[in-house]
Amino acid sequence: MLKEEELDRYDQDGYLVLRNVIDRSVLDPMCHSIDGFVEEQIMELYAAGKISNLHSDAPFEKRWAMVCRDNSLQEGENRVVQWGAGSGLFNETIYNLLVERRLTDIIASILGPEVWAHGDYWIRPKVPADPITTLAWHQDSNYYLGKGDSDYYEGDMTVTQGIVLTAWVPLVDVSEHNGCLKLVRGSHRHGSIAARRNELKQWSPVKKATEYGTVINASMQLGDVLIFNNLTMHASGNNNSDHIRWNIDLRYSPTGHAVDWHKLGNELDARFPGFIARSDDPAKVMSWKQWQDKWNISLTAK
Ligand SMILES: O=C(O)CCC(=O)C(=O)O
Repeated sequence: MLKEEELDRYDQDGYLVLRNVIDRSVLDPMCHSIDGFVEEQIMELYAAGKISNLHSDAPFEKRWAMVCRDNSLQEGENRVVQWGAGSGLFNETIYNLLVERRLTDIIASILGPEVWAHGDYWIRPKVPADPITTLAWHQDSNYYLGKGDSDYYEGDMTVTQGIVLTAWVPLVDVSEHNGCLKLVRGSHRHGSIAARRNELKQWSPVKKATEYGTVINASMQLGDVLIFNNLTMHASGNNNSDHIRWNIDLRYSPTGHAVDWHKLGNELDARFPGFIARSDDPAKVMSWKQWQDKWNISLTAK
């Protein structure tokens, strides 16, 4: 659980970088499964004639970037920038991270003892020098409040920070150089702020991010976790290194809390099935097998 001074810092800043939370015994099998998934994607691109070099000898940190470079002329802006369960990147190693006890205890310190893990988690290979893997400044609220009919949102001071909490987990060491997450310290205290969609249809504040606080770069190492809430303004810049900035981001809410992600409303749980990942009553926590069954039903319905 979080200590009092960590909770105070979280209330003040709207985020926390916590060191050495996730053990390698959880992260390594997950990275291995992502590596296997990348292999499948590469074989599909190869079979479709979109690439001619498999880059089989390249390491996890570089291989997908080399393939993206070869494939960019074919796929252009349609290249994949993130994978989730709906893309087929779904397995027990991801479940093991979502229910990891130190992580869910941290989430419970903020959200309360019963925690819901949403099914919309994302694995993001931010490849070097590729603007389509960057994200403008935004508050996640913009994507969780059912906004979507217009390109302008006037803001709402009554929106709380308790809708969705993100656990952003690096799968390599991250810094400003390879495109770690940037956050505006204390921005959550401004409520849900006026925003408009940019040319890429991404929500972004009307005013400059620096009007809401100081920008920080969340440099982190493997095993660390970044926690922030749906009102904390954040952005994802360019990767200026020679390797991929891998991460996975997980989303949690208090159980039974309605969220309206991309206007899916009640359909969210049918399309992206979530589950109780922590409870003081262990019988309420869904097993891997039960979550897998829920996803299989969802995928068959699609
Ligand atoms: O990881 C990134 O590059 C962007 C992540 C993000 O914006 C988010 O998790 O809301």
